[in-house]
Amino acid sequence: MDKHIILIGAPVDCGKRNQGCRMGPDAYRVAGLAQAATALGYEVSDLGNLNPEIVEVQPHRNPAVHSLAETVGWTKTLATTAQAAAREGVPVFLGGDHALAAGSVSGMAAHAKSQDRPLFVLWLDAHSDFHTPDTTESGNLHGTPVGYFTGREGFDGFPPLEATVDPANICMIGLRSVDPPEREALSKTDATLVDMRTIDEEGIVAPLRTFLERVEAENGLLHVSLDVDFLDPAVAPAVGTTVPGGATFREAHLVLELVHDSGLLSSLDLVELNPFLDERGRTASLMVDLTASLLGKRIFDRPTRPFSGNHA
Ligand code: EXY
Ligand code: MN
Ligand code: MN
Ligand code: MN
Repeated sequence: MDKHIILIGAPVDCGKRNQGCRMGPDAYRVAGLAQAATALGYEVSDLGNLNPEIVEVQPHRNPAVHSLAETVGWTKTLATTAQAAAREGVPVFLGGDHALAAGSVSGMAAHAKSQDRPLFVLWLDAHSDFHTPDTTESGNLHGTPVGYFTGREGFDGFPPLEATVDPANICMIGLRSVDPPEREALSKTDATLVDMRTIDEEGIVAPLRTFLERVEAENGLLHVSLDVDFLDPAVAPAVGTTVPGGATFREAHLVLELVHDSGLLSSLDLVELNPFLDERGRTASLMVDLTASLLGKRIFDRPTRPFSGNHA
């Protein structure tokens, strides 16, 4: 894994109506994200907080859809930034709400295509975010990024995709709030869907290891998209879309430790933190600790079980 971390502030707050995620990037900086990565031996660059491109778009045919122009502007800015940053190191997108992933992941997919490698996505979230602007009832576009970067129809006004992510290359872990139109559409794909019931019955390691071994076998790049609401609200309360029954503190750390052990991480989103709902930076600090696990922080140096392959 590249030892150069590039922090990219993406104060995206247009993906839903409740505001506050725009304060996320600076909350991660105050919580010491750069210092945590430096302490683990990484070179850390910080591009500061970006702004969305100013674009004009036609209102969407679904009247519930809001903030379309701002979301499209962010998608353009973040896709361009992802491709430039990925050539230098590991882009870490500091959200901002999950609408940012329309740009971050589509940009990483274009980068992967330029390297002639497939992009894989590990989606850690209570939600599948697989709506399109036609199927969403809330009109909140943070529920649609996966629909966009997999190339679903209905994203009028969004940038045309240079490369799409094959749903078969997506592993979603933590699912417990999936709307009927999303479930219907997901059932037609080969995405790996690990809901909380699966985790309760089989544990979180087996499906994740199977997925990571596929990424390695196919020489893939791996983008991790970590939504605060992947975790149980009792562990991570500072998010606007809490769903009870989420991942425990240790399940979350274990997932990220296993990704580190695989050596496959190419890029990361940290999304949906709303500092307005946080209590003395508790959730921001948790997300920084989880990122440190993803970057290799351990009590003892040895992983419990070396990953099958070795990655620089
Ligand atoms: N599926 C619901 C909707 O579309 O409004 C909830 C989406 C929540 C999305 C958050 C980012 O994960
Ligand atoms: Mn570099
Ligand atoms: Mn999400
Ligand atoms: Mn979510």
